[in-house]
Amino acid sequence: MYGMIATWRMALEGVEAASELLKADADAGDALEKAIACVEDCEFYKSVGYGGLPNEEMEVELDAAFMDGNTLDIGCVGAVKDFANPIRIARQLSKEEVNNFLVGRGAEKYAQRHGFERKNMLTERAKIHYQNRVKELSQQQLKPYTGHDTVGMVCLDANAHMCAATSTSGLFMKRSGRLGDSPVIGSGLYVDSQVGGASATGLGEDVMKGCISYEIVRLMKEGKTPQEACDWAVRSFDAELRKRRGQAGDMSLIAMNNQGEWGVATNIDTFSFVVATAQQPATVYLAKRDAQGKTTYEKASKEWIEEYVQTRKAPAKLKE
Ligand code: SD4
Repeated sequence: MYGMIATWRMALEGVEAASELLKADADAGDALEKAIACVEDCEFYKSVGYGGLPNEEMEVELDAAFMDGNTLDIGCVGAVKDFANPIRIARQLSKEEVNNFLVGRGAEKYAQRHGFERKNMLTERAKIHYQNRVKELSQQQLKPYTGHDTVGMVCLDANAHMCAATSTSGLFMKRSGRLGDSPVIGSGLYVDSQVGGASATGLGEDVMKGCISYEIVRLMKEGKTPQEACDWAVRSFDAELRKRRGQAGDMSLIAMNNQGEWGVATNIDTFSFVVATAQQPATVYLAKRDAQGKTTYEKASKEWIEEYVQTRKAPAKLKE
């Protein structure tokens, strides 16, 4: 028995590669690192790793985290510049006894000392997106925070070892130094091999208010299935935010328990995610919220999957 669940269609290639490893009895941590690095390396995914969208000063600042569900070891990096694979730095940090969460220059010094690959992560494509956004903002009052998709994954290997990880460039046009939920344990991700794991994507500022990944794992520990736990946590927290603040940011959660059962919940119109298990090759699903606030999902069509790739790969053009 093994399994993996991941946020967004962009995780597909990474999950496919990781499933091959899991099939050959690889460790959950190794499979996960491979899957996330695969997304980080793809320049067409503009919210993770290479090609990630920059902050308001046109710098790409990356966040990532890794958690081991056996030992509960954690490793996290925030606002890291010029390193190819933040997930590898986060995983390395999870092996340290203390100093597990490093940000900015401290994280970069650590990465340098451990010989991680340096890379200029700002692509020409991302610069064009940035310049277009600056132009749009000067012409109309748009919110800059769109186009933000974090890759988050939960993995179960054949030895019942579970791990979870995230990687993101955070919100487009964020302030320099801003951190969201993704590198924050309990909010962006949580995993316990005795129960299961969860990971979030969405507006970090709101996701953090509910420590929602931990909440889902806690609900699974109380006996809820991953689907019940996701539905319950997202629906009630979304309602709570609306009641207290008048609005709730985007929030989509995935979860898997230590039996390889999985669940998903979202408060947006279309949230894509990827699942692979021993019984099922990597499959893309589309989730949405129905009128009652319940999440429903179905397999994505071949056309939808292809269109997603084509849109991402279409040449970026500077707007007039
Ligand atoms: C953040 N949660 O930095 C991330 C962004 C994200 O889908 O996941 N967007 O707040």
